[in-house]
Amino acid sequence: MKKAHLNDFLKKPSRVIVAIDRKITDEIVKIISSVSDIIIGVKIGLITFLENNPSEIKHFISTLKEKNLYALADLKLADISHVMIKICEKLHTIGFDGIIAHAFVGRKGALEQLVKVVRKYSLDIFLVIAMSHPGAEEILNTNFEKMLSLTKTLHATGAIVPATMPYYISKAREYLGKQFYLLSPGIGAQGAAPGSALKHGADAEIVGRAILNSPNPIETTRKIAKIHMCVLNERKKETHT
Ligand code: 3DU
Repeated sequence: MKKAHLNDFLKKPSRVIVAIDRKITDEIVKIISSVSDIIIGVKIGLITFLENNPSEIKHFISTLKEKNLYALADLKLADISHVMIKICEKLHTIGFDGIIAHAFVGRKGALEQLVKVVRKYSLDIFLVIAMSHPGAEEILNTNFEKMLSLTKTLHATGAIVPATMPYYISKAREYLGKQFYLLSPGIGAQGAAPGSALKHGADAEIVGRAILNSPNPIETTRKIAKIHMCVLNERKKETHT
């Protein structure tokens, strides 16, 4: 399957990545297909890997490709390089375009080797450099600066930064510039407003329950997409003034 890259999708009218943390059912396929013109793609988490077998996920990804959608694997890899590389190879075979790994595992014996394999397969890699839940401030986020710097020196595709703590988004954008992509979870169910991460400089917003648990997921996605269009227009105006 041909690999896509996140930057191929940034011309879309909105910047939603739908987080799927559940079994992929016909209903999910229907929802995603119906909003394919306004979303970037989907992020698939561990729950889905436990609920669907790899061939079902592979089939879902081929459906995504037909609809020109991006497929991101969120297994938040955090292990020695040997193990992460094996998982990465499987994810590549299943057809994912990008993967997510934790930055905290560090460079030597972990991310340095993983990044080489990611390049070989032309995958995107996003590093988690701060998380969105309150407890993230206890340990993980106190190392934000180091993980931010690692994102740059490893030439990762970008980073995952929390919409619930937007100062991390702004700081990451300031430090990384426009060459790195910032994806932001925490919208909706975790409290951040749709569009708020984009306003702080994120490239895309990851939205799960606010869409898939809503009474009308298609309508909810459209509403979020509209907000994104407004924020993106504002951003455009600001750069032209
Ligand atoms: O809260 P939601 O249902 O919109 O889902 C958010 C998704 O983003 C979910 O898949 C979760 O694993 C991921 N994520 C965070 O929520 C927070 C992080 O710091 C990193 C990833």
